[in-house]
Amino acid sequence: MTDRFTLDRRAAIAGATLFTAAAVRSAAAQGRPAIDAQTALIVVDVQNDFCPGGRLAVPKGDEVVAVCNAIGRRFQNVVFTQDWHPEGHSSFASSHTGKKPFDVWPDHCTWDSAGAEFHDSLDIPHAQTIVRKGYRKEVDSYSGFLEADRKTTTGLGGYLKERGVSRAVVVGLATDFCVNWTAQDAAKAGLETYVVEEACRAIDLGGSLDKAWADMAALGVKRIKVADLG
Ligand code: VGL
Ligand code: ZN
Repeated sequence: MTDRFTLDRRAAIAGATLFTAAAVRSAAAQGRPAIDAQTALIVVDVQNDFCPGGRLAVPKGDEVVAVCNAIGRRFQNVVFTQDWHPEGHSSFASSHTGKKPFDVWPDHCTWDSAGAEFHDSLDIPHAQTIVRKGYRKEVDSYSGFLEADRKTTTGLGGYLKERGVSRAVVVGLATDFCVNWTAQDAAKAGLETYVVEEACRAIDLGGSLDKAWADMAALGVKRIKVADLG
């Protein structure tokens, strides 16, 4: 474990030193992210409940794991988000009787449940930070940056800024919900933001996926493929 961690770090750092300012500019001009010390990979909610067999399973959600593992080792900065709800959370259908509010879901990702754990095969040992979200009973948070009241910050924006990160590559689950909101907020925070298509899977409710891509594009979020990572 320690050896692999050390090797991954060395490889990442070695890669970063080869990335010159000119290379960064040319990558951006081609719509590709430079993967350097100012770039963070944000892995959104790759948790059991969002995978087949989970309580809010995203179709083929588990297929993102291998892709995330493969690209994860290329980034020296990696952050995970983790959907993390108390029992009786306001987003749970079980918390509502009669008329349902707009966004309700099956109970999922409750504190300390197996469903809230990261997928067993997720293997990015050098990930540095886990940002938990949605842990206040009355407020949900799709975004890794800003909760659904659109006021309460998670601290992720400040963390990335303090660490000199200016570019975010967002992957994970679900494309049209937590990836979408996280990418939009990353762009709003002034980060150059990319979403890697094959490293995400969607819930796709009533056109939500097409709308998510359009809303992200409107904010300048770039939709890329794994191959665009160079
Ligand atoms: C998510 C619905 C509810 C997600 C989280 O990770 O996309 N979706 N909570
Ligand atoms: Zn949730």
